[in-house]
Amino acid sequence: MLLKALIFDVDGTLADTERDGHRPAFNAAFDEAALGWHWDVNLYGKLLAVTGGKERIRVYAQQHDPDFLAQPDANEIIRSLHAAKTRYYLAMLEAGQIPLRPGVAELIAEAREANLRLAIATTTTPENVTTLLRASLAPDSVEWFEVIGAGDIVPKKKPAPDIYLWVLERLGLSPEACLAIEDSTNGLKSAMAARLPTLVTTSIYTANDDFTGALAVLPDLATTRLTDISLMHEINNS
Ligand code: XBP
Ligand code: MG
Repeated sequence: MLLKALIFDVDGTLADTERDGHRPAFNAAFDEAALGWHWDVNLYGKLLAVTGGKERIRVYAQQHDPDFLAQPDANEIIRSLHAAKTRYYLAMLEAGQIPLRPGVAELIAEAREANLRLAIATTTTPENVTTLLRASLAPDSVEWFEVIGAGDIVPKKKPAPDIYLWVLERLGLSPEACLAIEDSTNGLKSAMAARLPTLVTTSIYTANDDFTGALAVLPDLATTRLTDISLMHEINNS
């Protein structure tokens, strides 16, 4: 079946957002709330096993500060901590501090030229996606993506297939007509559970992840063109 759409993950795939984007934004929110929590580079790498910012905060508290969760309004506090984190993160994006990864803008331009359809499937908050696209790709680039599946729109985040299934349904395409681009084991599992052929570009935290089942594993998209990706897709389908 011919390749009709590319579905991109965001964090780690479009941009290396985690170590120097999401992580300092979480820490700024923790400082603002005077919690005395700090997620260093190493600890954050471990916490990435948990997808979703609110979910990550909860698991950290379970492991390091159980009294925090014993508060009757713990859920509300997590929501407001996460809102503060999103505010800090958006400010970093708007300041242009988080560039796209090598080759990403070029591949998107080639895909548009070839009339491929574009979509996004991510666990991150919707505003984080649209702000990254506007600030780091092009001011009008949100409209280039026909479907943007993000955050709490589905009940189960990656590695569950829900977000990819949600995107496929809105595209009205079978998974065989699409190709997902991911950077992590959780993302690959999610895409594969939705039966999507998946290309992996490894990111700062995911170089040693297990990518069994990926069409290919590349360090980045710097030298990968749409013709290479179409060929990978064709060989996989034959
Ligand atoms: C990355 C994530 C996200 C971000 C934080 O997923 O797990 O949770 O770390 O985003 P993906 P929020 O690679 O699938 O985009 O704080 O907005 O949840
Ligand atoms: Mg990712």
